[in-house]
Amino acid sequence: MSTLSETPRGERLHIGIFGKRNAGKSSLLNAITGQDAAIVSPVKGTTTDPVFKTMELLPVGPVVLIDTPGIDDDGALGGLRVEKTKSILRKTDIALLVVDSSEGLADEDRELIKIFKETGVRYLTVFNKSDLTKSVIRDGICVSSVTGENINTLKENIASISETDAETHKLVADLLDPGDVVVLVVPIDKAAPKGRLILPQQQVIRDILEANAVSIVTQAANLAETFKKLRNNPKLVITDSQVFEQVSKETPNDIGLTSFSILMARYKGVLEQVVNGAKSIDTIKDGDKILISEGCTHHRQCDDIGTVKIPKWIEKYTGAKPLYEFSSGGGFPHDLSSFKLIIHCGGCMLNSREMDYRCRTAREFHVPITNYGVAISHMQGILERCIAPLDISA
Ligand SMILES: Nc1nc2c(ncn2[C@@H]2O[C@H](COP(=O)(O)OP(=O)(O)OP(=O)(O)O)[C@@H](O)[C@H]2O)c(=O)[nH]1
Ligand code: SF4
Ligand SMILES: [Mg+2]
Repeated sequence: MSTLSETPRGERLHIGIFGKRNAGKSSLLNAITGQDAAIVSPVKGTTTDPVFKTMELLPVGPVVLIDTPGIDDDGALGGLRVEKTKSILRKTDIALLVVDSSEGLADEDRELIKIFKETGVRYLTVFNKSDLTKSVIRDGICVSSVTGENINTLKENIASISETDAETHKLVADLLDPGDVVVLVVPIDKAAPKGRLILPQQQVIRDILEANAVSIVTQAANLAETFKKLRNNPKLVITDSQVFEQVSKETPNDIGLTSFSILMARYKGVLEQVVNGAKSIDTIKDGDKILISEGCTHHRQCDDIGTVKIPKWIEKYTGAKPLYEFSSGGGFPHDLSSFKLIIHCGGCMLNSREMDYRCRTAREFHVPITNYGVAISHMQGILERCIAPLDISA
């Protein structure tokens, strides 16, 4: 779990290390980090589960390095490992394809390169074990994870291909002018974690400060009083979706209103799709299957929204009794064909690439996808109002 001073995982550049068994993937992870983070051995298939290592990688910045099981693993268990490796690829921003220099590129490596190209993942081919061979071929970089040869050059190469990755989406700063006042409505209830704000709230406050604007944070019960105390209207009210109804009633119509999850969807580049997806709630009938998907399992900041509240609201809004399936964390069904609708959480723990994969998969299966905040505001009839401050229309 990250601490408050760390860059959240969803914001870190994800560097996946792929290749055949024994190519030296784990050794490379250790050489890059300068630590014994992953187990190395001459036995093929040593890494059976992905290993995640978060760190500040100079000169790249905050990253998650991910060591994966060999792509050429066989047998039933091996097949599972290959599946895990492929699921890592979904969240990979930059792939390092590790090849044993003394063996050269194999069919499996070419297959991986094909997948990188098809899915638009930038990659570097890393010919490892350069200490064992003198031949010079190479459309890639030769390194030795044992002697450390060229490891710094590899880091520089990663930095240069990651530069084009600089995040272009803004959370809220682009909607604000210096000095604007923004009121944030944050419920402090049983579901709120003790002693801190949740990630989207922290990120929004940070973004407001970056715009040289002013944020005022309050609970819904104090909102009317907060407006009275301000000499001028705030530019925007940003609320937790769960108290939308109350906040919408109390916020005068000439003040912009939106929610953390709507801003998050825009930031991840999926707002239009999730806004269109919300309209499909209207067509839900008895027995239709709805997938409710959450991006994390270990510290569910979203408590029972997905499992209890959303189903209740859907049934009240549609009058229908649909069936629900739930997924959480890295799990997301490959086959979406049986679903009529997907309702996803805000995805604050997922990086844009993973969120984009989920939305793309939904498009491929022609299944509408929406998110908690957008679904709730649609069912409360205030979606138009909540997206009005942003640059799209429903
Ligand atoms: N000489 C030399 N040996 C290396 C180098 N990198 C890795 N090795 C050796 O190659 C063997 C396999 O290394 P690992 O890092 O465990 O390989 P892996 O790709 O993670 O293997 P799996 O986890 O089984 O998929 C070990 O015996 C390492 O010591 C290198 O640069 N030079
Ligand atoms: S369930 Fe989703 S929105 Fe909630 S904390 Fe986890 S990743 Fe973030
Ligand atoms: Mg390994």
